[in-house]
Amino acid sequence: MPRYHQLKEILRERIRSGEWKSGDLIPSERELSELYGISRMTARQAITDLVNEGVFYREQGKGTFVTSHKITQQLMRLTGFTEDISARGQRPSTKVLSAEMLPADELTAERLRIPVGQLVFCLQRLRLADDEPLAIERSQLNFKGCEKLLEEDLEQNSLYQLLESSYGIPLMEAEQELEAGLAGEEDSRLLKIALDSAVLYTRRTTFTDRNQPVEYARSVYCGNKYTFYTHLKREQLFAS
Ligand code: 16G
Repeated sequence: MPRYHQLKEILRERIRSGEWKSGDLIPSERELSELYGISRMTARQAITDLVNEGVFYREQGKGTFVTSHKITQQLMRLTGFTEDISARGQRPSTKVLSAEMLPADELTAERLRIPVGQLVFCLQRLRLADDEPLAIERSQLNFKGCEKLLEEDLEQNSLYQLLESSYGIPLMEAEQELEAGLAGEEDSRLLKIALDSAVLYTRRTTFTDRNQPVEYARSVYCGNKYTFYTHLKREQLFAS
């Protein structure tokens, strides 16, 4: 394991154990390099990675701090809920609200490129981090044999992991839309937030190989507990 990876794990563990709390100033690159006998470059790389993952944030001239308990979903790599929450050092869990085969409505059919009315596997899950409700995910899946998912334990297993390791469906890429909104009655009750609280709606179509859509998911995230992170690069439009 590269040294900066090891340092990232050590730093994460200090948050996990409760030693560092949100808003705490973390040691400087120089202090970390002396403490762990590593180069400043290595310390910088580990800190930068954790800033990019939303675990820390930098304040100009003040230092690097532990982020408040917001969950960061980075919008660069295709990851699932279980991976995002575990990377944050928290414990993901799931409550299955419903799992059934239902006919695809028009929008779902369009996104999954199937005829309207074809049966798809519909899954509604409440997703929690350290037992705190974070999101409701309403997924619809279509692939040959998707009805077998009815027999899976989707409270204990990650859907992405099941698809990849048990069903041989590699997840290659996704398209995702985000939209601000207000929590309705059902969502606020499930997420344990006040009616009309700020929420984030996301819609994601996930593709397997040969550009074949497998999942269309509509989710609602608590607005005050989630941060979406993306890294933007300016194209060199004016090359000299
Ligand atoms: C993400 C995806 C969801 C997917 C889930 C898999 C969005 C909008 N949702 O939360 O489509 O089903 O990850 O997570 O980003 P899992 O592997 O933990 O079941």
